[in-house]
This record gives sequence, C-alpha cells and structure tokens, in this order.
Amino acid sequence: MPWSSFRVSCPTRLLLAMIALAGVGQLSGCFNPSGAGDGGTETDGGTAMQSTGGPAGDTTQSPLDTSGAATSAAAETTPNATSSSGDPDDTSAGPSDSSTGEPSNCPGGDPTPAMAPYVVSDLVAGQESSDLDVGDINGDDHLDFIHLARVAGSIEVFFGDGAGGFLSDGVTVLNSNGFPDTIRLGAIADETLDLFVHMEGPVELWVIRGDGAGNFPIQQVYEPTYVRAIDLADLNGDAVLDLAYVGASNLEVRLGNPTETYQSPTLYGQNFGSAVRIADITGDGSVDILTADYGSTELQIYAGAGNGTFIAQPTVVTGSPVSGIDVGHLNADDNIDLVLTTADDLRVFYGEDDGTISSTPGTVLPDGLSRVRVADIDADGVEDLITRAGANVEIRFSTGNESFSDPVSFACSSSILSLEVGDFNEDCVPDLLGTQGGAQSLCLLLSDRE
Ligand SMILES: [Ca+2]
Ligand SMILES: [Ca+2]
Ligand SMILES: [Ca+2]
Ligand SMILES: [Ca+2]
Repeated sequence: MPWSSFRVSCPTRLLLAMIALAGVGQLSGCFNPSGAGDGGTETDGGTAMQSTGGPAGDTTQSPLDTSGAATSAAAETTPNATSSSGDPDDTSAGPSDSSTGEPSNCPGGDPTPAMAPYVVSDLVAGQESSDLDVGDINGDDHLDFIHLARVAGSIEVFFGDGAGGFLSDGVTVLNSNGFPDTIRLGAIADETLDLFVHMEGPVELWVIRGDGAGNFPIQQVYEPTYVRAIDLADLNGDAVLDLAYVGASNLEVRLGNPTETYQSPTLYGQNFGSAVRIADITGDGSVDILTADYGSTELQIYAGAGNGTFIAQPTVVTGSPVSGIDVGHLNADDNIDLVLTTADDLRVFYGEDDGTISSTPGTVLPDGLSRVRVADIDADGVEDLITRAGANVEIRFSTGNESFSDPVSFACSSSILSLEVGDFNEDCVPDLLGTQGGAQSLCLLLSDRE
C-alpha cells in the first residue's frame, strides 16, 4: 500500500504568516468563488480534469450547502448550482449579488457588466500539476488551492493571501508514493475541508481528513476504486457529504457516515464514465446525478429520491460523446441549465418552468471544446461560459437571451488540463487557475479591474 509516511509539514514561517493574517479584516463579501467550480471532475482523453462546476464551487461548500442546487440557486441571485450558494453562513456576495441592491463589499464597488480583464501569469509549482481544486483550506477566509504533482506523487497546498498572491511556493501536505490523478476538496461532516484523491496503480480512492488549519492528518483508503470523474454533495439530506463517481463500469454512490467514513458503494448502470455532475436538474429539491460515458452519445440522468437512492431517467441525446458537464443559469430565468461539451460542439440545454430540461439544445456552439465551466464573470447576473482551447482560456459572455459573445481569449503558456474558478484577489471578479500540460507551473488568470 502506497499509503505510508506522510505527515503534514507546516513551516514555521507559514504559521507566522497565518497568525499575522488572522488580524486582517476579511473581505467577506468577496471571498468565495462565485460558485463555478467545483463540480464534477471531467476527464478528457484520460487526463483528469475539472469541471467542476463546478461544485466548482463544491469546493468550499459545507455538506449543508448541497441540498439542492436549483432550489438554493433560485433562492439567491448567486447562480451556481452546487456551489456555496445554499449555505446560510456563507457571507460571500458573489458578483451577481450586486443585483440585490445591498451595499457593495467589493473594493472599488461592484463589478460592472462586460468588465473582465485578466492578467495572466505562470505560478511556479516545481512539478507538473495534473489536477487542482480551490477552497479555504486553513480557515483564514482567504482562498487557497491544492494540486497534484503527478510524477512526484505529492499533494501541495498554496495558501492565498487574499490579494492574489500566495504565502509560499507550495506546502507539501502529503507524499503519496503513488500516482494521484484527481483531487477534490469537500467538507465531509464539519466545516473543515477534506480531500478526495484518486490514485492510479493500484486504483484507490483516498479520503484525507483535514484539520481546518491546513493539515491533513487522517487518511482512509478505499480500494479497489477506479475513478474517472467524481462529484461531491449530500445526496441523502443528512448533512454528511456523499460521493458519486464513474470509472470502471458503473456509476458508484457512496454515502458518508457522521464519523466521516464511507459506506460500500451502490452501483447504477453500465458506465465507462467520462464525466459526472451532481445537481438538482429535475427541480424537485433533491439532487440528481448526471453521467456521461466515453462510448455513448447520450447523457444519463439519475433522479435522486432524496434518500440517497437514484432512478435512471430518459437520456439526453448529445450528438457525440460528452467530455464535460456543468450546470448553471445561462439565460435570464431561474431554471437551472445544463451545458455539455462534446467532441464536436458545446450544447446548452435550458431548464423549463416545469422543472424539466429541454430535450433539445437551445444553443449549440459549433466548436470542439473539451471542457466547460460556468461562472458569472461580468457580474450581470447571468453565468458565462469558460472553456479552454489548447493553451488559451476562452470566455463567452452570456447575453441572457440564450446567445453568447464571441470568445475572449487569454493565452497561457501551455495547454490547459484542469481549470478552476475562485476569487483569489477578493475583488468580486472570479479568477481562473489552470494546470498546464508539460509545464512545471500553473496558469493564473487574475482579475484586474483597473
Ligand atoms: Ca486560506
Ligand atoms: Ca449524506
Ligand atoms: Ca455574465
Ligand atoms: Ca478576482
């Protein structure tokens, strides 16, 4: 078992820095990722990737957040599905909260529509990164990120300083002696973020519990577990984070225990999955699971009963195999929408007023975009599309009328594998962070409102 000696290292200088930061007033209105993010992991050609949507966003949610994407999203102007939106303790005012008329917590005032300049830089990581996730790992109210150095097998945290910088070059929290390829953050049964890591060779799912201070001292190994894509949410309403993943041959659902351990999986359907996403796509208040299969041109929807069990629904025909899934609010109504990337195009399926999803795409962009994230980049209350094309990160702004702008492109130095969304510099504009193939750095796109 490759699970051997790893004990958290937390250099003294870092501790001092964190202590110093504790006295800094937090920009509570601007900290949280706008919700994009976290979501399901999607894989593309065997490379672990993010969608996240994800629960982008999932990454900072507590288990209580996950109660129902559409419900919570509709109740707020913050549009992301499984993101931080449902958390009553979440003081974050995403950019779209500007529509509420509440006083702005954003330095310089709320972002204005159509404003989305980014400064692109390489963030040296020392190792090629294969996947990442974002969240406040050490509880100082500043967004951090964690990433996998696949070849070295190490897991590193970069603690954010709240101004777009990071307190060190990365702190190794675990040496796996294996080949981690997928990583997710989520709080299992308390407020502190825990880690979910898939290992290759042997295939195992590692659940690594965090202490809320940036250390990950408690590990569990579930084997053999092959994960191509994973998403996290509370599937049965007990406020404990549950797991849904695809990989070897089925959709597997593992329910969490209050003791922060996981039960044996329940299997659903044949699935050699490429992507999975949890969201209340049926609009009944219980989260559902969407899965895509490498060999299939249909998206499978498993409707949640609210108790942790799922029933397969009629599939959504996608035209060609799906590589990426995200959900969000991409037109002007409050219904949750679904966006898919396939080998040939990007398709948006808009939610209907009766709680169903249209069976035919309302918008098709004829570009072969292999992955997608949604986030409201320009703070107009409608989420926008974030994709990548090789080394470029592309943003297509939603008009709110089921059409999108031409892509606005930002060039990274190498092809983007995983992409996450979060507001690292706390200016209320989502920032973007991607892993880059063949580079010992990550690509940071930091919003620049000047
Ligand atoms: Ca932090
Ligand atoms: Ca649960
Ligand atoms: Ca927008
Ligand atoms: Ca920002």
